[in-house]
Amino acid sequence: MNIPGNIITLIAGILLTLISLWYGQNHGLMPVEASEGAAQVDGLFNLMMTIATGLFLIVEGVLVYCLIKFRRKKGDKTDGPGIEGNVPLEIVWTAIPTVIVFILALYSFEVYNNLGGLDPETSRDFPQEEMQMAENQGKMVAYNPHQGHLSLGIGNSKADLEVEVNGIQYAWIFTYPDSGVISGELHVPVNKQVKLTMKAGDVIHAFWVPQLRLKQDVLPGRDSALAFSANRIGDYPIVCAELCGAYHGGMKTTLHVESEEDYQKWIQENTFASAEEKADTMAMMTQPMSEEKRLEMHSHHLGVTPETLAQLHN
Ligand SMILES: [Cu+2]
Repeated sequence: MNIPGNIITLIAGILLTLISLWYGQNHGLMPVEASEGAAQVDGLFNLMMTIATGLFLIVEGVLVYCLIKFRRKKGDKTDGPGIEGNVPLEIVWTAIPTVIVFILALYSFEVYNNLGGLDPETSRDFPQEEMQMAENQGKMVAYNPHQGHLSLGIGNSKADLEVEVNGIQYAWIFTYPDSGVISGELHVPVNKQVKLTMKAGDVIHAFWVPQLRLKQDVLPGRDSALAFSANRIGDYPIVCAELCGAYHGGMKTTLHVESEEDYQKWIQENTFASAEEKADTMAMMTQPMSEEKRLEMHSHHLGVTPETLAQLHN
């Protein structure tokens, strides 16, 4: 039986397309999606995966086919034909990637815009006073006055909850301005617009939550922002994604996405705790205190019993 070559090519093309489309949706490489933004980012990633699978199969398929089909026959010592080039073929293999890159650029811009990347809240001018201050101190400032708006991170002008994030070697500290709660873990209510205003206390860090598909550099002397709405209750890792020193690997904590009730409960419990802590600190600062009393107060926060402390002290 002799099947014409173009039919075989057609069948191979259909098969390749089907495999690429299937694998683009079923690669299983991503962790769970915990926000609406995550689903959009995955849409873009899946398209890239589909294209990449197709290209991989074409390139490897042609390679393996040629290895077998055009292998050296026994006793054949002649040279291959001297091929100089093929203009139509070269135009085609330049045009196809160009079109793919344009499609991906437009699509990713669309996703970025949907996430709030072009929100005027974050795309604001560099503050003039800070610029002047830095200049007076003789510091170099990475700023191009002709650039106009500098955007850092993605913003959201209609946030339900704002949290200040401070990245320091080697921890994340979260401050809730409304309640005064300070915590080493991030708690947010589900399905609410959250805006993080982020600063670094020392070196460059990067705030990364894979399940939200969000990552943003956190810089000393320059605020950056992240906005998201988590739509899946659960605990997700927050990781520092910028090598920031010897213990960079230990710079991680947890994002707790909770129901509104659980979130309020946590805020209440911690408002009380932080008020108590503040009172302790105030007391320590204002009145002289014996060494024992001071240690006892610290032991309370560290979870050490007075008995253990007494033993240590003797
Ligand atoms: Cu870090």
